Amino acid sequence: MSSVQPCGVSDDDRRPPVNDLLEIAQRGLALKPKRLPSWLFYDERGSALFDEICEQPEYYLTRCEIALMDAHAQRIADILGSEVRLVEYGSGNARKTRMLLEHLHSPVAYVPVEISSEPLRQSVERLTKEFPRLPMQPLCADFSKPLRLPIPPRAPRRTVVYFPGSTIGNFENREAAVLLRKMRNEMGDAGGILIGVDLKKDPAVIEAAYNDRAGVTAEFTLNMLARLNREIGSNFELSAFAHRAHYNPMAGRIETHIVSRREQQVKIGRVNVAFREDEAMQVEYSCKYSLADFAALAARAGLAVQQVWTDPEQMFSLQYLVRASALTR
Ligand code: AVJ
Repeated sequence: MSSVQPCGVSDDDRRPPVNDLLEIAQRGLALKPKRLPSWLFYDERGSALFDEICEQPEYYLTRCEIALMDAHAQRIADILGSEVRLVEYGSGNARKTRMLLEHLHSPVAYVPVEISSEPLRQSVERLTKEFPRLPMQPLCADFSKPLRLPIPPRAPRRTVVYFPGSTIGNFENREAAVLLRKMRNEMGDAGGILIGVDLKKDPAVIEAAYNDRAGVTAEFTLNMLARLNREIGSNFELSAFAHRAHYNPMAGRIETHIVSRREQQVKIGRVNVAFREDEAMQVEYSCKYSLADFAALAARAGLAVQQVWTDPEQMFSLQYLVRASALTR
């Protein structure tokens, strides 16, 4: 069985097959306003560009989160306890995971769940070298869909879902609550969720993080079109579109759009899609929370915040959530 091989990536059979990409793109472009899902960013090129975003001076999120891990990973590992099964949603390059794995007390398994198969394979290959005794059970799947987690090699004391990077911010409030609820089910009674949450702050600081001067974020955004061209043979002309990211203070989120620079037509499979000049298609939300906002969101999902780690300027937070009933017990 592939799920118990230390290095075999098991493919969730409910993951959308590549052919569905055409349908997903056609469906999103038929909406008014047009909208494409943000997970489409993360093909191999997109994942590499995201890693580059994390190194931009304006993108404070990664630096803050790594600093928090650096300062607190030991304490976090103590709180998680021994014989944890660590399930990571959207594992990407796993830089922060490494900092956690180093401190965990006899972990049972590491289960990275990642939609992008090549980055998943590479990160597991690297982690296997660094943690040769830790069973790795990678799962190539969309973590927002129901998951079939591989059977662990021995019984864990606790399943902890690790969800770093403030990826939760990509979900609107209602979907975020649904996703947290799903994690709550997967982790069981004794489980927990270790989650990175970006905090509300000066809008100028937030906006700069999504409009880096080197233009890496713009390239990352437009790579979504390049990816569709590569994989479904659409004919987006990249120079005829622009990246736009604005902070919406009422909604507390960055709203990223791809804007058509002129009136144009694009072929998506057999359909012609018309764009007006300046027409904006929505590709990503990155929601920002106050600590109180996030506690309320967690409560909606039947979760309670057990612990928060944050920097002195409250730029970013790491939070440990447990079932709401578990705290009062
Ligand atoms: C990986 C979803 C947390 O929203 O900050 C970075 C993705 N998009 N720059 C974010 C992203 C543009 C990132 N997350």
